[in-house]
Amino acid sequence: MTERFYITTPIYYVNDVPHIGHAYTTIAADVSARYHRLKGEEVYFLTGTDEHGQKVQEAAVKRGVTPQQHVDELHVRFKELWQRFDISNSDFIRTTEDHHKKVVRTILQDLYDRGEIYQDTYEGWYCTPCERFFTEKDLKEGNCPDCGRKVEQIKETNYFFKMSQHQDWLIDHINTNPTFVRPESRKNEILGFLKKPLNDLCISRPKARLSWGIPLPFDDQYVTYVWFDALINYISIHGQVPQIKSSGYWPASHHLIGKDILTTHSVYWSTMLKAIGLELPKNIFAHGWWTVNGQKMSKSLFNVVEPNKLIDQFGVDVIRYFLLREVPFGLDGDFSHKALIGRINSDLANNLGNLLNRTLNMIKKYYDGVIPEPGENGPEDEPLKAKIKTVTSEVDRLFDELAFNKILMQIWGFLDSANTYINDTAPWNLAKSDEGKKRLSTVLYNAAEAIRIASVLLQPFMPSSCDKMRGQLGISTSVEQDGLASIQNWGALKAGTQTETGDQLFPRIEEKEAKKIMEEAEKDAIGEDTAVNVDPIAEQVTIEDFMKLDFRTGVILEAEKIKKSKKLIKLKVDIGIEQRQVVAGIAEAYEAEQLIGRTIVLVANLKPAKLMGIESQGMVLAGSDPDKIVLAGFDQELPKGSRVK
Ligand code: ME8
Repeated sequence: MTERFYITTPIYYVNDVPHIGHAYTTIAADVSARYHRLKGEEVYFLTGTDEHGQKVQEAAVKRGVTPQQHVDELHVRFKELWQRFDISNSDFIRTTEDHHKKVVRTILQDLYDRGEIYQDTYEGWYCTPCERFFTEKDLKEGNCPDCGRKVEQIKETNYFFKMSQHQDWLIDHINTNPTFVRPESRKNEILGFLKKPLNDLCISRPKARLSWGIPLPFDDQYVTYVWFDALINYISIHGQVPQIKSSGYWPASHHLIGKDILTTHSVYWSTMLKAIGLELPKNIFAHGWWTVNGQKMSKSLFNVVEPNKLIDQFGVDVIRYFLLREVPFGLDGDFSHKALIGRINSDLANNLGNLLNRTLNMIKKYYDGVIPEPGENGPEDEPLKAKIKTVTSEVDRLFDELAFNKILMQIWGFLDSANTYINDTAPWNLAKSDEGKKRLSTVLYNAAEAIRIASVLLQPFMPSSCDKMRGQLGISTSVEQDGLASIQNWGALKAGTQTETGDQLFPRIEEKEAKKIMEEAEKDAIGEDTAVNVDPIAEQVTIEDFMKLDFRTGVILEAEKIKKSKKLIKLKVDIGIEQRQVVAGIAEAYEAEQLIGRTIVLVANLKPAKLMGIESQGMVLAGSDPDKIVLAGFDQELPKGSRVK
């Protein structure tokens, strides 16, 4: 039977704006998937979005849409980015899909029936942003050990999965399967974690607190804890448990994740699988963390490394290459334009680009662009041919280890050899004599063949550039059609093929341009292009002056666009003590329907005024810049009519 290869990425929180961190994991999985396809394996590559939980519910309420509408709109950002990045995923799972929900509920019912899940009253600490429970000793200086934010003490009846009983065999499994958790440092981290007693896992949330989740099949007053739901995505894509077992795609070959979610994967997921009666994945690989110019990726830095912007500026394949070449998979890395430009110039332009351009140019010059039939052999040929044999076997071994940067170093070692081969044989000299020409055809044939071979090995990393390289060499078949087998023997490139010297695939970024790019990135990093055109600060007022203004929270009950106006919307706002009619200039930024149910801040003691003949009894607070208007709001609920100071 054909070998099966199943690789996954985390399913990303649908609320997140995809950034290079998400792209990193997804590109790594894609490169692996593509390589295994070239080997002729049947590959399943899964990515998707994690769509339940408190954060989604809160964000939807804030936007005044239902959670379902919210996730339907937002998940597209990931799908679109993956398309731009040439990601070849087999499927894109969303945890709000029916088939997934059914599998989660079947598994829950089965575990409950078998006594693996029980009800209990929990008293302890809860971190709302992380949606996780902690014991007193888990806390770090009284705060959430994961995000460092404040935790709340709660007492709640919930359902628990008997995770604690799995501790001993799990430690044993990790020790006896050295490639189960990788890299080694992460394996040790998890073994360290397992030295402390393992608690049972709370897998429910009362509906009174959170309704956006999969209802527990045995108690409809609760929804499923978002991680218990999300992890099941890796199997639910293949159906219910019996189908998963016979799908040939379980156990997964690799779960690729970032180091932030190592515990949930190696502990929660492993114990869940054991209880479900499924094998553990063959490998969980937790890669390192990207920072930007030495800083944590944040909203303010986002404009520097927005993936779409990077693609527009440098091209898809350059980013794919850079992310996997720059940092050993498993270690932390730092993104900077300087490093990116360095790689483009040294690796892509000077090495690969140069090999391609000079080979094609010489074939054009000496053979009218037609790949010549090899002539006389020479002493330089064999080392080049021998090199590719060791490189291909090393690459194969390194793919098992997911050592992407080492794989690229191997391939670049081969490109170096091909460039050295050209330098040593000096075709420009051979072209000068009839005797030399007998050898010239061999040298240029071999150089072109080296590029063909590189186009196969590099295709998983840079799919569209490799297609273009092959197009320039006049090869009509794709790498996918030819497969890895096509590089087993030297000499598959057909002599007589017409080549094409098209665009330069990897142009150098000259110093002047590089300087400009880096200056712009620096400006972006300090937020110049997101800062408002700042008005000078208004004249000082005393606190007494300020307190004369009465700001109140209000909930929008009704909203209606004023017909003859582009900007105005008529609102009915409930400020607790009374209801107000307010005319607000926000129609260009918000649809009327989107506003209903939103909490806003109203200047409640402003003298009524008429706008387009309609009385406005107050003013809604909003921030603006030349391009947008954003309503002021709160990050937590407040009763209507609360005073805002
Ligand atoms: O954790 N550097 O989703 P998430 C490197 N929904 N990788 C990064 C990164 C960075 N700075 N930032 C994010 C979740 N990542 C859950 C997963 S799985 C059943 C549920 C990548 O949107 C990395 O792969 O927070 C990390 O593990 C993942 O995005 C977290 O994505």
